[in-house]
Amino acid sequence: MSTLFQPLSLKSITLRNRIAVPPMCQYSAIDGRVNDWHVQNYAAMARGGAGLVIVEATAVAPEGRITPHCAGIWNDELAQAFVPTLQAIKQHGAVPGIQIAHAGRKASANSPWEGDNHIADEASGGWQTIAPSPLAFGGQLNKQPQEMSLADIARVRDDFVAAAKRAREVGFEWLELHFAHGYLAQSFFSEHSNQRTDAYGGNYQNRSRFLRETFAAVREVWPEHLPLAIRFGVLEFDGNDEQTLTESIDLTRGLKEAGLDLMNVSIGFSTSQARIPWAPGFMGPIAERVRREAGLPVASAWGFGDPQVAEQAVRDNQLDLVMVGKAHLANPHWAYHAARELKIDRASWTLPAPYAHWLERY
Ligand code: FNR
Ligand code: 531
Repeated sequence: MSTLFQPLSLKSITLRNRIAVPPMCQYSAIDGRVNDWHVQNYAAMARGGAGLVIVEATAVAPEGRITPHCAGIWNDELAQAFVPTLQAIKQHGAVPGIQIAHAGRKASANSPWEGDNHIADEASGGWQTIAPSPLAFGGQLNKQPQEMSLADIARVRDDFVAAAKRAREVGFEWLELHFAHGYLAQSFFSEHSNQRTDAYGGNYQNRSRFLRETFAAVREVWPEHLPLAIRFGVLEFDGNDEQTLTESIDLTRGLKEAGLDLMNVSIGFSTSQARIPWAPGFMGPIAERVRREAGLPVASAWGFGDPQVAEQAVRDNQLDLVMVGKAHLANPHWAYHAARELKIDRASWTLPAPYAHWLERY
């Protein structure tokens, strides 16, 4: 019996399998508003059989978008625009999730196919970015952010809270806070990007303060019976991984006590100098260590697109939930094909009858 196709229950939610579509920016929103592209994109992957579909990084404030084409949920009208998408996900039997985010010093950029670089100036559609410290990320993201005041920090925390309320009001059932990939929250935690000398910088407690305060504030408004997760870079592959991992696991334990239901173990991407050992399933052992030492369910991504690799990661108790990203862009019916490859019995297929009826015969 495959473990990838066993259900997963977390709080009042049950996923039909261990396959999740991780958030993947579509760079297709207009002034933050999602549209039919998003419905088609997410409906197809839900129809293909994934258990959980997490809508892309959605900005909690306009300046928190990575690009001008990113989704937003900074007002009720933008939140309502997600309804067709989340209804389509539910109609196909998957659970609708959303990731809320603030891009910090990585904001105000062109989309990947437009250069993946900072937009030159406001006349070209860019904006002033904000961050813990006035330190540019570097490389193509070379614009210096404005150092956040204590008022800015409180405002962005409140923006996350307001976004969480809107997500719940329109019907999302899984919430992930984007605390990874060098964006605002991760940039408070990393010494690469946070050189503050006040209560939000310096030692580990101070560098994790924004994450802990924001998580606690969101937990208060996100319904207790629905899963609340964070995606967090537990290491940087920058030569200092043991310290970063130790701090990250300690932070995870603290957040679990504060109500964290699942940790989506990722990479910090706080420095362009990272030496990432890309390989199929390479994050599995790292996620397993977090799962074991922090004692809570974990997910992870980065190279689990082969069904056998995904199956083994669950079977080896490395992951409770496997995030399969680019392979879902290549084939929205990835879960169906994984079921065929893993020889899952027909009863576990979830393709709609108009498709499945013929596929099981020929
Ligand atoms: C991503 N990724 C990503 N991660 C995240 O936390 N929020 C996001 O919105 C996005 N957006 C995004 C867009 C695109 C086009 C790609 C390719 C990736 C990272 C993604 O969720 C996943 O972690 C990686 O793609 C690695 O998984 P795979 O692709 O190896 O299965
Ligand atoms: C990170 C990424 C790095 C290397 C290969 C693929 C993806 N993602 C992060 C995404 C945006 C797109 C690039 C987010 O977390 C929003």
